[in-house]
This record gives sequence, C-alpha cells and structure tokens, in this order.
Amino acid sequence: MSKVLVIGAFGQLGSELTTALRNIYGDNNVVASDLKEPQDILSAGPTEQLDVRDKQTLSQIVDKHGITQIYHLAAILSAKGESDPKFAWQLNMDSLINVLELAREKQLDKIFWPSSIAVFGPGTPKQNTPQDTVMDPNTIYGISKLAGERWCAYYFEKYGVDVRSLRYPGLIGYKAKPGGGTTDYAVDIFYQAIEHGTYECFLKSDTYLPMMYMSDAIKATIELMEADRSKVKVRSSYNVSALSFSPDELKKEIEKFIPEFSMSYRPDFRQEIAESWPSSIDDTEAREDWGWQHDVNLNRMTQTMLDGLRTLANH
Ligand code: NAD
Ligand code: AKB
Repeated sequence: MSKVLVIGAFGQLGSELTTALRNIYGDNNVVASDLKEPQDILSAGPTEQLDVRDKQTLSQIVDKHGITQIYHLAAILSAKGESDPKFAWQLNMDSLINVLELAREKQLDKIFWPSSIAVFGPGTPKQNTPQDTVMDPNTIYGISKLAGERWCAYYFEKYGVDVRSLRYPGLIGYKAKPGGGTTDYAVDIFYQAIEHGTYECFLKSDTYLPMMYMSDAIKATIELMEADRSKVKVRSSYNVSALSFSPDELKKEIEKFIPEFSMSYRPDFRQEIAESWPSSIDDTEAREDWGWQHDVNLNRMTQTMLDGLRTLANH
C-alpha cells in the first residue's frame, strides 16, 4: 500500500494536491508536512511540522509513517528568491538532495519534485518552447530548478531512484494564495476584482506567460506519478502546457463577468523576470509519452476562480 509524504503541504499547490492525494490513497495514508504549523485545512489526515533541510527529522518521519512516496514541493519561488539568492539556493538545493538521498538509502518507490518554466531564460525561444532547447535562466530560482532537474536525472541514472518531474507554468487556484512568484498577478487579480473591482498589475499589459488552472496541474501530477515506469522517458522534467495569456487578455475575460472591472499597470522588477521566460510551451513529449491533455480554458478558469472566491467570501 502507498504511504505518501507531502513536503510543503500548506503552500498554494500543496494544500490542493494533498487533498487530491488523500482522495486517492485515503486520509490516513497521506502525511501533510510543512515548516508552517499544521493548519485546519488539512486536518483530515496526519500532519507533521518539518524543516526539510533537517535530514534526520525527515528520515524519522519517513520511518514513523512507513512512507513509500514523497511529493517534495517546498521551495522559494522566483520573485521572493531574488531578495536573498543564497538562502533560496540553499533551501531549494539542500532540500532536494536530502529527499533524493533518502529515497536512495531507503529505496522509496517514487519521488515527485516540481520544476518550472523558470528553467528557461532570455536565450530560449519564446514561442512554443520545446522540451530540449537553450536553457540560460537568470533568476536564482530558475538556476536552482535547472540544477535540480540535473540532480533528478542523475539519481535516476546512477541509482535508479524513480523521480518524476513537471515544469509547471504559473498555477492558478483560489483555495490558497501564491507564495512569491512572478505569475502571482494572475491569482491576485481575482481577489482584487471581487473585493475592490480594480487591480494594479506589476507586469505590462502585453506580457504573455504560460499558465495552468490548478485542477489541471493536479491531474498532470497524478497522471505522471501513476504512469507506467517505462512510459516516463524524460527524467529531468517534462514541459506541460495549458494556457497562455497576457494581463490585458485576463482583464478582458474578467470584464465578461464584472463589466465595471478596471486595471492599471505599474511594472516592477518582476517584469524583467517575466520577459526572460517563454510565452508558450510545446509539451509534445508529455502528450505522447503518458497522454497528457489539459481540460480548463481561460473562460472556464475565470468563471471558476470568481465563483470559488465568492463562495469562500460568503462562509
Ligand atoms: P508556496 O510558496 O505556496 O509553498 C511552499 C511551501 O513550502 C510553503 O507552505 C512553505 O511554508 C513550505 N516550506 C518552505 N520552506 C520549507 C522548509 N524548509 N521545510 C518545509 N517546508 C517549507 O509554493 P507553491 O506555489 O505551492 O509551489 C510548490 C512547488 O511547485 C515549488 O517547488 C514551486 O517551485 C513549484 N512551482 C510552483 C508554481 C506555481 O505557480 N505555484 C509554478 C512552477 C513550479
Ligand atoms: C513563479 O512565478 O515563480 C512560479 C513559477 C512559474 O515557477 N509561479
């Protein structure tokens, strides 16, 4: 029987992914861990407070719960990483190596570790960015994700650790706020649209970025992790794609539901990061190797975000 540990479970992705994993494996078989104190949102199953840099405690938690799979989500994201690059590098790298080493030592079944479109940089082709191309990230976050991809491939090739990874685009969901990324505007905008009817965007109106609604990100993650080992041919990290839109396009979509919504623009340091990333992603390998396809388009995402946030506000 699979016993799963999620590290970084109280973040934007973890809080929804943990619930999805509990629906598959059962509440008691998915342990939610985070540096943060346990929160009510995941109280249906076991929780542990953990600093993933502390390998000994991580090892004890794995033994205590008989863990067979780890989803290691804890990281410092792109915008936050630039305020303390050394700390971001240490957290992002040390934590991944701790998890990979433990997987090797304890012969765990599978590891999931997310990469990002941040592995690409100014020299990368911007449209339909292929799986294999120029990778010259210029944020510490992107550099750590690119190095992390190579560590994952190394542990697979040298030690047979079954580690699987996706290069997520910007993730959009309403159940938890984002944690300091460049794509965060595409979540913040919905909170502000509902609360104030207006939003000041930190990116320029025509900045196209790859994005994905949270239910698709969870679907991709679970499908990759459930795929037969022989089908997982990319052992660095898979490109996965769903949407590509600009702040102006998102504004126009929100206006269909809130006609009086207005938006102003004050680009900051995140504009330069966004401009170094692709506008859209070619994910042919993920589609061919394990059958990836997304479900949610821009219109459905916008409606779901507005409905979801309004429901939360009324409770
Ligand atoms: P987040 O910042 O919302 O959550 C990260 C969680 O990790 C937080 O709850 C934080 O408390 C926890 N954490 C931080 N330091 C820790 C430590 N030392 N020990 C244990 N836990 C610690 O991030 P997220 O958006 O949920 O992202 C999850 C993963 O997905 C990250 O690896 C991120 O790089 C990747 N990713 C996210 C996106 C996105 O748009 N959200 C896009 C691409 C990749
Ligand atoms: C960020 O903007 O840093 C993240 C990501 C795309 O990795 N959302």
